Amino acid sequence: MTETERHDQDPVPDKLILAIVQSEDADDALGALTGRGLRVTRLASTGGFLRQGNTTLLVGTTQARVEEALDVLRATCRTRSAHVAVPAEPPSLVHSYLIEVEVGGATVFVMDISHYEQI
Ligand code: 2BA
Repeated sequence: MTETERHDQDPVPDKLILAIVQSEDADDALGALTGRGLRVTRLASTGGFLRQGNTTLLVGTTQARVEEALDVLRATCRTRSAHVAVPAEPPSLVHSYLIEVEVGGATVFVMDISHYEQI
């Protein structure tokens, strides 16, 4: 297979979508993205604030398909509430109390790819 043939079928990606999603939604998002022929890498990650596991999806694609990929994420990832223990200040009879935070459906970064190569 020549380089031209390969690129006709599988265009060289010029955008990288990095999407941090809740692990509960990761299977649906991954299935819907790959079902549309988008290439995805799934990474286990941890949120710095909640210190709980989440999932980071890397999608290398073209500018022409970015909106399609974002639509998939909008359709498969939903907002949920989580609770985090905060130390009581000053310490009293209670050492900590729970606050509720809203964890978004997905935190998405879309980046330009300056160089792409498969070795
Ligand atoms: P976490 O850092 O564990 O944050 C979970 C949720 O806690 C956040 O949801 C937000 O609602 C809340 N939160 C985060 N930092 C806070 C703070 N300093 N004070 C009060 N509440 C706070 P999302 O904003 O939807 O973020 C979900 C996850 O996406 C984050 O998990 C983190 O893993 C990632 N993330 C969000 N923004 C990011 C950014 N600018 N850079 C890198 N990762 C980011």
